Amino acid sequence: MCGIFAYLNYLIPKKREEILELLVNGLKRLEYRGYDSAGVAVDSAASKDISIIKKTGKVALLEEEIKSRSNELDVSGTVETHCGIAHTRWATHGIPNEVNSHPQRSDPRNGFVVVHNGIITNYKAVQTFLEKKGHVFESETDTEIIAKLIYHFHEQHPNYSFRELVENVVQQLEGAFALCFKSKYFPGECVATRRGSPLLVGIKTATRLATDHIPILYGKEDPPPSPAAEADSNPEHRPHGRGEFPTLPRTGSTSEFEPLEDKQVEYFFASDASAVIEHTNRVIYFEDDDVAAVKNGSLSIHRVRRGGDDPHKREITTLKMELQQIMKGNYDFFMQKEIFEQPESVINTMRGRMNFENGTVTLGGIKEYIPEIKRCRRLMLIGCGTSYHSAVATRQLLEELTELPVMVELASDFLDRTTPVFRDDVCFFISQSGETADTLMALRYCKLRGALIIGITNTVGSSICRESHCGVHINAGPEIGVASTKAYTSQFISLVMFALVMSEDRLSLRQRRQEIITGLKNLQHQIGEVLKLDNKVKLLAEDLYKKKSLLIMGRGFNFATCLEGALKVKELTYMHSEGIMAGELKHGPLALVDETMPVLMIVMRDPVYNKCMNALQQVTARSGKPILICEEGDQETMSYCQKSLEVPKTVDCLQGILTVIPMQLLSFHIAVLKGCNVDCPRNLAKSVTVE
Ligand code: G6Q
Ligand code: GLU
Repeated sequence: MCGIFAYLNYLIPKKREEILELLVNGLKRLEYRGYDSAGVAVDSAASKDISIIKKTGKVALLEEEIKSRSNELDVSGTVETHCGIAHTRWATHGIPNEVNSHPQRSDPRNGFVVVHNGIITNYKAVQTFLEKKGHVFESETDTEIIAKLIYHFHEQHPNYSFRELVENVVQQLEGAFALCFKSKYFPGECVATRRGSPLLVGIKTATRLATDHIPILYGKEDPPPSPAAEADSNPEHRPHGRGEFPTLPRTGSTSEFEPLEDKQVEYFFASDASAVIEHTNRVIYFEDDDVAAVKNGSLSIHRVRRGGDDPHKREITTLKMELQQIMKGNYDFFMQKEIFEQPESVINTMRGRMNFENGTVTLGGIKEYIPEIKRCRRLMLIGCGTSYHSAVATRQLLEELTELPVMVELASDFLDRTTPVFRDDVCFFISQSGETADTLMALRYCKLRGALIIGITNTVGSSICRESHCGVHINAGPEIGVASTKAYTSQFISLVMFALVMSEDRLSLRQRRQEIITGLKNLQHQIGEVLKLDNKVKLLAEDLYKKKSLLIMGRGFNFATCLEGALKVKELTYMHSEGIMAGELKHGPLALVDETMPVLMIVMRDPVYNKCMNALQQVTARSGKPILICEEGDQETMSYCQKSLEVPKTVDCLQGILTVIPMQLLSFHIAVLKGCNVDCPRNLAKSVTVE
């Protein structure tokens, strides 16, 4: 996830200084979305070229860099019509450094520059194709292929409009993206598009807009078949056998949006409204595959294909939000936003990896190591806090699908024990930040002993990423709330995908694998269903927030939810909470239970259902009044309790993803009711870089 911002002024004289300030401020508003490096591209003062300024680190550093180059940039000069694009990056491909920062460029003369939010999953194939055509790549990003591909099309079809070139480029892209382009060949123009990543445009005019919508202009016929994926290995099999990408028929569109009589206008393209609201409240949210082009001050929106239920226009909506509010989307807290982002973040974790049609799973980052992993003596999963819980959650499935011994370890304890580690061990280091000191120390310890090191992180370029032999990036997007939520569900899914990869050729597991793959496919929708419990969970929180303690019980695939739920309650609400393995109840914890002790039990219809029901009865026999988390419609189980939360049923090994969400919501609501600092709980920090 990252922030895109572009600003175009048409027939409105602006000092370069103002334009740069505007771009940098836009980035500052978006910085919460990603903040490892930033950059801008503007017209050069001295020539017709484009100047790119990039800097590793926060936007403030970019701002300083721009100031230090104010002479060269001729900041006091004025331009009447100009397009500037800007980006704050959250690296997915290539470490955060200047070369990898955006804007990415087509060639050393900066013919085309682009900013990108998202991931291009087929970038390797396109890169191979372009390299064969003589393009030389300078960065490690997936984004650079976009800048080079548009240049390639421009060289081949010099008469194509900017918008037509972009349309042809996106035909070849797979994955998720929002893009803004600028080109020295098309001064004063901007083209933007999206698929899977958000993008909007704010429109500012001196007088009221003459319209409340923009009609969509469609292409002439269906596009030729994609994709560039064929370009990679087999030269015979390059795009359409002619060694070239197919291009779309030209549309040469007619009617374009004329916003104003006097035509003076400003456009603000952005990843979200927080960067736009201070300039205008009139915005258009783009839909996937819209290509928006500004030329001669007019905005037009194009689609290559005519969609059946497409409204054939895009409404200009009026933002009703306050600036502060939008920084967290529509949410009051980052944690809340991150909980509600999970339908999207789980998809991002699976994107380009799960092929639901043919039931295959590809983890590009560890692909080459799979034969070695299959020969190993055991798997060790190592992490702290929530990351450790994701290991607990997936251990059973890993054992089942790999038939290897699986050890799950807290990094600090693992080191305290100077645990024996061998060359034929495979050690996973799970960490949202990729910087947790305990986990990093454990990684170095295992590496010294010759084990294969696999990083499972959410932060490209982090220490754990860099020091691992290979890894899986969970792609959950920046997690800002200290309490981890969406990273947990994405770590969970990453480990499940690993188990699927390890069992790909096992005939006896075919059916089991298929049910898991189907389960993963349905997750997005089911998480959406669980999130609808929010109000009900809030009511429960009202009953619980004055209590001193909360016991959370479960077993099997849902034990990890108990641990994770209790951790959330502790860190956010400062209330005592304990995750209890239901099988251990009679060995001690049952003594805690009486009519006043709040108890929450997770009882799903899985292989340990009967055992969970025993525990439930042990609790009710001691006058306990457990709150239940159970399967949707399970009246029989619900009849034992006064209060319950029903979650949709999925395959047993994925159920923990759906049962943990009510716990995230519960801890959140209790924290709000108690007046605790939700995003920054006392005594804690997001990235624990000390042992
Ligand atoms: C929990 C916390 C915390 C976190 C650990 C490990 O809500 O965020 O428990 O999971 O501190 O952090 P990393 O995952 O970044 O290594
Ligand atoms: N995949 C791109 C990169 O790594 C864009 C990442 C982003 O969304 O910031 O550069």
